[in-house]
Amino acid sequence: RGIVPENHPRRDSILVRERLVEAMEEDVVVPQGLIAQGRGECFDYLIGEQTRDFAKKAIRYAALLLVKARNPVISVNGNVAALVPREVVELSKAIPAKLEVNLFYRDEKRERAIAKVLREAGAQEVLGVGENASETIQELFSERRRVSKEGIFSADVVLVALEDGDRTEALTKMGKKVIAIDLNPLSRTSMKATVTITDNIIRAIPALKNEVINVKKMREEEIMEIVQNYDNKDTLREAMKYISRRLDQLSLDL
Ligand code: PTJ
Repeated sequence: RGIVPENHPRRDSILVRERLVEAMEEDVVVPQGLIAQGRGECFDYLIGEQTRDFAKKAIRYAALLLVKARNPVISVNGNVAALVPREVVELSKAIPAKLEVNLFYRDEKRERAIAKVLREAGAQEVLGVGENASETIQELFSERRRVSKEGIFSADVVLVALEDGDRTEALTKMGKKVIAIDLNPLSRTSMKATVTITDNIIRAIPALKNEVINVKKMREEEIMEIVQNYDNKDTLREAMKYISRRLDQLSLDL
């Protein structure tokens, strides 16, 4: 594919785009996934393309929920499979959690392509493909309603990324805890999730795996402190205020 100069200031970002375009050609990502990435990039600019304190706090609480869960499930869509296949499999093993393919633009060919990507990245079992998605989330009208019985349907904690607000809302209504990774703190997903990680999945998934390992070593008192002090509205407020302050500062620096 096109040569990206080694010293190009936006080289990393361009390479990520190339990865998504290639994944689209392999039926993993949908064209709409490229648009979603573009929106994400914009918000990543606003937070300075780093995992900020508000995201770190959310990641820690999310790690705790995942480790303490009875049946944690990581929901994988096209963009996740294209951007962080190995990292998401490593995270699932560290917890341990199940991996389930669940697509907005559902199509069995894509489901199989995504499951293949995950298996090649080291996954032993991938739920949600074809007949395995035998259960229905009644509250949902998109194709995301079809889920695996032993996966999302019976999960108590679900990790979602690059999501539409409807499913997050439906899952929380079913009594599940939803951890969302979404660069846009204003999205409906961000507002409706139990825990919102305002960060790029490329940074957030490896950071979450590290926190899972840390949380497992924590004493019960430390865990209780995190649980008692976490408030997702505060986290979202911090993200929004951070962006606003940063823009203020940048305007003064001109
Ligand atoms: O693979 P499918 O069929 O399930 O389709 C996946 C897409 C992403 C096309 C579908 O879920 C969709 O249309 O999503 P939205 O409604 O565009 O929402 C995507 C959200 O993810 C937006 O709020 C973006 O800001 C955010 N986002 C985009 N790229 C990243 C991101 N968040 C974290 N990391 C990213 N790299």
